[in-house]
Amino acid sequence: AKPSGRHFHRNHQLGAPLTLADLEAINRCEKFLPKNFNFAGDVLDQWSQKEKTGERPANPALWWVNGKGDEVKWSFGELGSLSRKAANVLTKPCGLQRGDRVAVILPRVPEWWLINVACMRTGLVFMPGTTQLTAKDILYRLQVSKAKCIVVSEEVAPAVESIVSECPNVKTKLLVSPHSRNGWLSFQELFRSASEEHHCVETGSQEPMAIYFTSGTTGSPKMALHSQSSLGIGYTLCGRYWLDLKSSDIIWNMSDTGWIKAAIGSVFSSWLQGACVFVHRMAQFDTDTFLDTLTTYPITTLCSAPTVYRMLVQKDLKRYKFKKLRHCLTGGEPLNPEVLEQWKAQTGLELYEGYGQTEVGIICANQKGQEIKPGSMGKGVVPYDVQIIDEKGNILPPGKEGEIALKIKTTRPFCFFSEYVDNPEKTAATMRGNFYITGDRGMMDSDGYFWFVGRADDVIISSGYRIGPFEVESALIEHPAVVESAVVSSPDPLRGEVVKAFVVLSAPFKFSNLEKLTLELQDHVKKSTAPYKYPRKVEFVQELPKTITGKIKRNVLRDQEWGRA
Ligand code: BCO
Repeated sequence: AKPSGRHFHRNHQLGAPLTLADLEAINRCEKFLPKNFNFAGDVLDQWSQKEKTGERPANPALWWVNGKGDEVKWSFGELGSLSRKAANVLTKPCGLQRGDRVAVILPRVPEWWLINVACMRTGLVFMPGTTQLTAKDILYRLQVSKAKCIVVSEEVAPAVESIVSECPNVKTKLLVSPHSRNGWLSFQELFRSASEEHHCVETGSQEPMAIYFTSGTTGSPKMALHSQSSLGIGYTLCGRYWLDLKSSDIIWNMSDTGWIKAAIGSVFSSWLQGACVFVHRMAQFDTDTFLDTLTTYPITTLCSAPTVYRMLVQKDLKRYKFKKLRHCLTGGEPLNPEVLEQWKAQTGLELYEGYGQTEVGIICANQKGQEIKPGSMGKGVVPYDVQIIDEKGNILPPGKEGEIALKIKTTRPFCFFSEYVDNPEKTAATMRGNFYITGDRGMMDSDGYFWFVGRADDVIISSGYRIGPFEVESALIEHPAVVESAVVSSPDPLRGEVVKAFVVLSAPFKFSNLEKLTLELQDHVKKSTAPYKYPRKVEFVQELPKTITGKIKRNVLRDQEWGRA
């Protein structure tokens, strides 16, 4: 039997450092997963050594700019010493211990990378979140995760202060800001006096490393747990074959720090290959800044959501001369073949789409060297066995539509998430027969290429965000104008699909100015939950379609939106 990485443990051979070739072989399941693995010690510190011996080009490991003239460039050596200092901040004044959970809600600032690596060095469980989270979202995350520490920037601090008294497990509030704030420990201040001496813990390969919150059809977001190896080794081949990275490359992955795409593109895949991670602070996305950045900096590799490419192809791209760009990637939502063609016609570059999820990472991709079929998301990636299955868990033949699934029995791939924390029912609900079901529908053609069809459930995929309708409906119902609502996806030329709310109004609001009320409801949702979830379309209706038992039939409204019979 092939090593699964899960059941066969072995220590590094005689303590010899793991090589990139070892990690690739483990990722292919040709070698056993080591008993212990730590990304900081086993990967980053190795690159730091290679820098010293000249085996890696003199390229920064992290190159950060903010568009206002500020710039940070760290080699792997500097990343090593600075993250050791950050590790000492977390364990000493913050008093955190291996296994403790740390919520980190930071914009794209260099400290996000430092704290991420510091968590690896100390065995703390990193829980990233987008700065769009509201006080209510943060409260929920802190309560269910029982996080011991929260790390935020200045703009998020007031939201935390408004709810933290309801979070008894939070012992430390750490602020990343040049200014101090009452009730908060200052990361910058503690960092200045922290020692560079730190001994990286020997984490087990299957030990928890990170928790990502992910939205479903019902209920609040679930906590998807990833291990040291699922993130730390599981992206070795992705970095080499999808991102096509070498240590001389500079990758700009646009994703917000809160999403697993940031972990994939701006931490693990890139640093596994020794490449430079480029970051632009860009608080608000702007196409001009984006294009200027590509013409100014020697970025070789770009990864961004299809919505960004849809926005970019509306510009006259031939006017721009990108400095070094040679490889472009996209993922998070389906890419239209027209956008791929337009991007290629205007820039001469292909767009390599990848498909994946928070739970499982990248599972299909158009990899470098592979023929691209426009509209397809490529082939299943090693070590995943991707199949299309029916409702009984049977594999469907090419050309048949079904659910996109991953074979997990008898051998569960190690790069797979461990579980939904404290939620065995939800974890079990993702299994069908020998498979993990993604919740997405698709088909595979006779050449093994996968084609995305849509969600099997009510989750909305808009601008690369996965949005649970229940969360938006829960926000809407808090407004006195709303008796009930149904939230579904609606087609949109720019964002692929957007959130649409069908709203039944309460009697006092029936004769309101509906345009004004729409804006009010949108604003209300933006304040109640992360703004990216707000309904960009609102329709007021007398009643909602329901089943005989009174359950709202979202599928009827969704089909109506998409013009389906
Ligand atoms: O469009 P609007 O202006 O009406 O609304 C925007 C913001 O203005 C608004 N907003 C943000 N902060 C706010 C606020 N409103 C009030 N108060 C605040 N504090 O909310 C809306 C947010 O929408 P957005 O984020 O889509 O903004 P924008 O500027 O249109 O950005 C476009 C994109 C494409 C850059 C953005 O949508 C994006 O980054 N999308 C990609 C998401 C992504 O990375 N997904 C990957 C997830 S991981 C994954 O899929 C697994 C794959 C393996």
